[in-house]
Amino acid sequence: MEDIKNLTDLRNTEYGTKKIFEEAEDFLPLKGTDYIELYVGNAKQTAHFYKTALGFQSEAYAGLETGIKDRASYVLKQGKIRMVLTTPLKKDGPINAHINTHGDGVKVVALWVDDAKAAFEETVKRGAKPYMEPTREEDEHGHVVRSGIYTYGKTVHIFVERNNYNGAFLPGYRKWESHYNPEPVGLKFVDHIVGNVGWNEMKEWCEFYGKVMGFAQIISFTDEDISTDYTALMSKVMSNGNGRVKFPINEPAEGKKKSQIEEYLEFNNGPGVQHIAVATDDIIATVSQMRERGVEFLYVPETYYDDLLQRVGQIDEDVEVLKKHGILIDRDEEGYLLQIFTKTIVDRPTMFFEVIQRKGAQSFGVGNFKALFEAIEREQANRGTL
Ligand code: TYF
Ligand code: FE
Repeated sequence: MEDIKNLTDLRNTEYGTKKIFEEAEDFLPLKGTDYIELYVGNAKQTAHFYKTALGFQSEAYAGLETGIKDRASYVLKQGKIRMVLTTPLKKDGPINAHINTHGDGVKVVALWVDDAKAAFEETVKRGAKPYMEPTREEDEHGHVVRSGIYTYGKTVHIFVERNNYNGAFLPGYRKWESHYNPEPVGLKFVDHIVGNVGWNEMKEWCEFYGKVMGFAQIISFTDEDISTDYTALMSKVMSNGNGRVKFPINEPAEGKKKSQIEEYLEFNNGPGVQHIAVATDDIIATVSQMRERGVEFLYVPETYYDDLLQRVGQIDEDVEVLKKHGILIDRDEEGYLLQIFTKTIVDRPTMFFEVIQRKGAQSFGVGNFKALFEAIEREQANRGTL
């Protein structure tokens, strides 16, 4: 099968449905990512990290003070990115079970729609497993409708219809006024969210996004493209019709030693979200800020920069500055991109962030995979998990 290398060239593919990219035929029109919810052991302290280190702003809160008895949730915002951090207040229950099994991590990737009932019906009709029946919630600021379906692992997609709502976040939440407001670091929107799935499960999940959600495959990498000495994986990128929602899916492949995906699956106890890529329009400023605020990024050896300009051609940035920060660069037929990866941001070697700046390129940095995966292998070696 021939892969599509850019979004302007989207067409029917192996996992897609015919003509889904004509707006009128799209049975699941998505307006973008609405929010990402993590279940964590201590949401108050995690929220502090998201503000201090990552530049998120206090947006909304729900908990004992708002009449919610069993959990506390903090909503943080930067640009269009909304993160929700939820912790349980009592023993037992599904949130505790999720944290016990997976550690702190992503439970919900919520998608913004005009019609949450239709999104539920169209996807369930095509085989999605229901998580939440269409539910109307309202308060003095209007109403929302939400519905949800399961995806890989214990992760879910919630469809959020909020055209008739102007409150802080959702009914049940109140505005979070804080006296502590560190500056944003320039993160603008969610570029893509990557899932790790089990051995030989990539096909199943690409088919899920194709058939159940109407996505199409835009890019794929085999282990031959990207295997280094040790780590080995395969990856396919699924995109919705307007390209606003892109979900790469990784599965482990057999290598000389343990794949980074296998390490994730072991510590997460199954499939789940591996990384959230957030876009900036000034990666040098964003990364400088994040480093100053204590965020740790993967180390890239200086030799990566030796033949950089031969590989990617002329770029606007000063190579010395990129080198100082360990920012990676890759070019495709449409332009180039700059990207950098944090170390895992939780204690288990599971979840991390990517910061990405696109200057035309719509690909995912395949030219950087070797350097990137070798950097991940060094971390695995430090952990003794390689
Ligand atoms: O999202 C991507 O495809 C890139 C590269 O374990 C990548 O960010 C792929 C697999 C992986 C880490 C990064
Ligand atoms: Fe990525």
